[in-house]
Amino acid sequence: MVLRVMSISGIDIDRAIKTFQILKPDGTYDQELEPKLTSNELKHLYKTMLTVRILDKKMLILQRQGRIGFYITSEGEEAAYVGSAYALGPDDWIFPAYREPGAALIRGATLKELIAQVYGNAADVNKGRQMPNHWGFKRINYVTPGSPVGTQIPMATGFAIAAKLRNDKRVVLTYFGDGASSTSEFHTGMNFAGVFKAPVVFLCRNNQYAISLPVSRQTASITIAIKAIAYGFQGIRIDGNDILASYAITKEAIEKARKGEGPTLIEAVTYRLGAHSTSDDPTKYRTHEEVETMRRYDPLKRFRIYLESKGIWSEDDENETAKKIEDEINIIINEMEQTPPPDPRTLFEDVYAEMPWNLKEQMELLLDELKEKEKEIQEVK
Ligand SMILES: Cc1ncc(C[n+]2csc(CCOP(=O)(O)OP(=O)(O)O)c2C)c(N)n1
Repeated sequence: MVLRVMSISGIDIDRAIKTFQILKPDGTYDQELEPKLTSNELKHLYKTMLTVRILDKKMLILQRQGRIGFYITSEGEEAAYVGSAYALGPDDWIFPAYREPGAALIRGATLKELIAQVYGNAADVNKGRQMPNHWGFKRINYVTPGSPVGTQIPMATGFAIAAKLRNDKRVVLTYFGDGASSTSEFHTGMNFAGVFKAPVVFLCRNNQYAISLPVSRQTASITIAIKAIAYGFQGIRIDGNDILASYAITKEAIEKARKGEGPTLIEAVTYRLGAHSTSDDPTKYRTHEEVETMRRYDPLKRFRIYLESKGIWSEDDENETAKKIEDEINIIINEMEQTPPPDPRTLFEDVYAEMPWNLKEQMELLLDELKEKEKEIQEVK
């Protein structure tokens, strides 16, 4: 007789293997599992997904026209990060990667802030110091990501342990890709989170590729979610293109963490429909047929059918909203292209509370040099 172990110390192994879904690709859904969200909330979520979809298209064109240097799209992954971010409370924190613009929008970042960051100009809250898509906003507890893959994971755990030690009820949500699950940071963060029962939710966007490397080369494990079990906590595999599942499961994990019951690893199974970044050519490592097949699972399409079936969205709403978003983005782009680069003084600021004499001297030297250069340019003109 084969005895199948279904749970160990309250951890349900099935949840780490089977893929949880509420909203099917054809837009039909499981009424019993449907989260209780109002029509306005549902529309807000859809509009946020649509905003990112349009923003991505626009930014890609700008990069191809040489008007911005670089961009990272997230087409196909909107449900995974919009739904999960919406499950957070106002004081909770996000330690993101670079492919979750909609999570920043859900927290309260504005389109203008996101676009300014891509331009790295004087309006950029990060003062042009980061790569595009590496936005961070203190106001909304959204930490600026670092480019080295996976580094946000132990930071999120450390922050969560600190919150617990302070008896502070905030929860941390950290995002990363399947590639990051191969980094030592992933294992360090997961291990400490398990030992200290840290109030942290790990959300892995399994978009099938780490640039050109397929997930089958990242791990021989049957799922990524199951890795949580070795660290002593629940892993849950969900359909990452299903916004209702993303919201409901993250909410459950956040509530559990807030009650002091420790971390959860959520593996959101999705697909990166676009390139890794504007510097990447995906035709070198995957087929056109594969991408076209995955388009059938588009998270926006299914969510739109769901909203239409509830009578709260229509073709007219879609067209009007898309036009409004496009117009807003165009106005912001125009403004950003007339905004100067950050003030050169910002190169010296934010290092010390009070600038020491040697930095002040260096800053004055640079400002004098720039003035000289400006004079030379004017003379040539
Ligand atoms: C430590 C480290 N190694 C390599 C890179 C180069 N790099 C940038 S993004 C990336 C792939 C990351 O894939 P994944 O974690 O799955 O996230 P995705 O980009 O698919 O969202 C790599 C290898 C890096 N930035 N940092």
